Amino acid sequence: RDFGPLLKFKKPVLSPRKRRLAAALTIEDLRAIAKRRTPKPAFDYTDGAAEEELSLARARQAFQDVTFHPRILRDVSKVDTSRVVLGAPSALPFGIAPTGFTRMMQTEGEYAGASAAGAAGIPFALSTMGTASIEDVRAANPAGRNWFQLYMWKDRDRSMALVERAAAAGFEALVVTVDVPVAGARLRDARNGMTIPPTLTPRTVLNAIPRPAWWINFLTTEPLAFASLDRWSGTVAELLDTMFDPTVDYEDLAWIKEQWPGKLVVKGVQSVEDASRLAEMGVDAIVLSNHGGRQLDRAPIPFHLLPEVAREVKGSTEIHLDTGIMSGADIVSAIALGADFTLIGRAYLYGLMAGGRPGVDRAIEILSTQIERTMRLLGVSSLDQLEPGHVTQLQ
Ligand code: FMN
Repeated sequence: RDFGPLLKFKKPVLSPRKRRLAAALTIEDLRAIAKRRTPKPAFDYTDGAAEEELSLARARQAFQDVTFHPRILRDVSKVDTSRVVLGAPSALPFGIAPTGFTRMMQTEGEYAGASAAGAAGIPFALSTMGTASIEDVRAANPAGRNWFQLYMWKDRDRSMALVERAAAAGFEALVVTVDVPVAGARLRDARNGMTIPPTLTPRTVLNAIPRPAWWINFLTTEPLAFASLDRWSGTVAELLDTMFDPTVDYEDLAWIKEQWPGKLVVKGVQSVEDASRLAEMGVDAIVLSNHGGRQLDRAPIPFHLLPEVAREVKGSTEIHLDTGIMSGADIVSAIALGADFTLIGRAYLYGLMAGGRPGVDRAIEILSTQIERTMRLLGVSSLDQLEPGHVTQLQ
């Protein structure tokens, strides 16, 4: 028999992981896969926010409340999604936000994030609470753009030792996070009895049965630990309260600015007044952010703050924005209303939990495709053509 015609229609064979990831069309799809594959305490640590989780829910809703206003009859055969951010190009108008304890979500952790960012031509930010060292991240993303996120600890010498290592490893920007004077109340972590490092209890063992891949990775790769801290055992909240310094103020920031030779970014800005003050200080960028809803609940929504902040400081400092970004349309909306750049936290972590490095690649690809398509449908061929008139938002 001649099977030729049948074979011609045979689909290329994909590995189960590739098939799973290819079937995800949205970040929400990646989230659903992530939830199935990750033990509950680790998934909830990532997916959850503080208190009643209103800051996060409202930030996501704000993006969904957007109406776009397209222009017609424009040549959109080619679209340019690149942006100059902190003086250098990024292939897409977003970078990877700093996230702590990333290897707990999936053991490739920061290595997957940094190498995927490098391959996509976008910046990667490593957290002070990261689970890969500054030097290892550099090795994972040797030719790409790495930023280091700093928490000022009570022990200043220790903080500044990290800053020096970041400078020595060629990290180009220091992202100082200022919205954690104390830890937010992450109730899911408390209810799950989340500890660092995760401990094996009868409950965790039971939870492992349907998630063998996570556990095999966890038990067969390098032990999970904070790369920039000595060994720690205790709850997340205890750790944060021991380390973070509630006295940090504008003078400390001015001091850091003097010490750091590269670009300085301040993350966690939540008012027009602070945005203006930081612009006057001469910081290179501010990040409008409520920390993905993980700190103050009922916080201002960065996307709602954006138009007024843009009116006040656009051009004197770069405006970056995060919290709640789940699609390329969210990013396009933020750029239209005056953001120079955006950061994604959970969107990449859902990809990581869904499938390691290829999962992060898929998350970036989904967002990139959505950005391109939204731009075309809006009638713009470059990000610079986006303007406030393209977007109206309900408040
Ligand atoms: N921000 C920091 O500045 N330092 C951190 O160590 C840090 N850890 C985080 C850990 C997790 C699991 C998540 C989800 C966020 C973390 N963030 C941290 C906040 C992110 O940098 C970013 O502001 C936030 O995730 C943006 O919201 P999104 O997740 O909705 O994109």
